[in-house]
Amino acid sequence: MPQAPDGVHDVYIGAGSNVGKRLFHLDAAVCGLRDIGEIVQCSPVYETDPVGYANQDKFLNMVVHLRTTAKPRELLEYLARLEQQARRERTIRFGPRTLDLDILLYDNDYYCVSDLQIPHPRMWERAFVIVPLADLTPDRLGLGGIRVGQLAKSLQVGEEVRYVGRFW
Ligand code: PH2
Ligand code: MG
Ligand code: MG
Repeated sequence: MPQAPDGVHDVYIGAGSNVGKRLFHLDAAVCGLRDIGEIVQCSPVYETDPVGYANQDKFLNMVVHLRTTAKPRELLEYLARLEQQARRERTIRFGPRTLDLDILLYDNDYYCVSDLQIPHPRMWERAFVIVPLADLTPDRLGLGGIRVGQLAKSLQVGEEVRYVGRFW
């Protein structure tokens, strides 16, 4: 894939929903992201068992590859607005949500300022993130120098991730 031009950043965003019309919320997120950059590719959607807090419905998860001039903090604030538009309520940590949008990767940068850490600190252990990410960038090196595609295979052993379909 050609490199992004100067000032444009390659970002991977994880999206999840397990409340209400899940696919509708993901669609709203994809549409909203078009207003802050160019969508290079969307992964397929997967249905996944909840991780971290078991007593909730199954999620739909996907990953979006976005090219944007937005800086990490600006992007984070924009994602929070999209979550608010989906009427997300923050109650239980790791609990149910209409829409969750997380910055997974921002170029090859490491970023850690108060509440924003990139790469996303828990992404490497979560099949619901790594499996759709591997659809977009299997050869990218992840934590410990393991390729994302390889990591996806090993994580799928312990966590249910079912292919639903490709919608964008
Ligand atoms: N998000 C969480 C906690 N647990 N489990 C699944 N399957 N998918 C998610 O998106 C998810 C989760 C916190 O962000
Ligand atoms: Mg999350
Ligand atoms: Mg989040």
